[in-house]
Amino acid sequence: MAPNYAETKRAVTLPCEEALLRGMFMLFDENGDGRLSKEELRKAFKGLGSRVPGLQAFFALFCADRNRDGTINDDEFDILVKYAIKFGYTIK
Ligand SMILES: [Ca+2]
Ligand SMILES: [Ca+2]
Repeated sequence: MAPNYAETKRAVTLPCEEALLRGMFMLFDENGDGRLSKEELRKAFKGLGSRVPGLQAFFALFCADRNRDGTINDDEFDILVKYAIKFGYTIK
């Protein structure tokens, strides 16, 4: 049976992409508190090329802000990154 290259490629590139996106989001933590506020998220999505960064930030918070404190913190970053990838945001 021929190896499934598409499957192999996805397994190799995705964790790398997640780490890059996570690092990218951290760059937008302007006040350095280790969390992303809605405004910081908006700038991050703008930086990623979103045409509706405000709306995108709203939905990202809705999906990823599990403890409902209005910011993305710690393990919520993992949800945010998966959300961003699902919507096709990548590091070009
Ligand atoms: Ca912050
Ligand atoms: Ca939170």
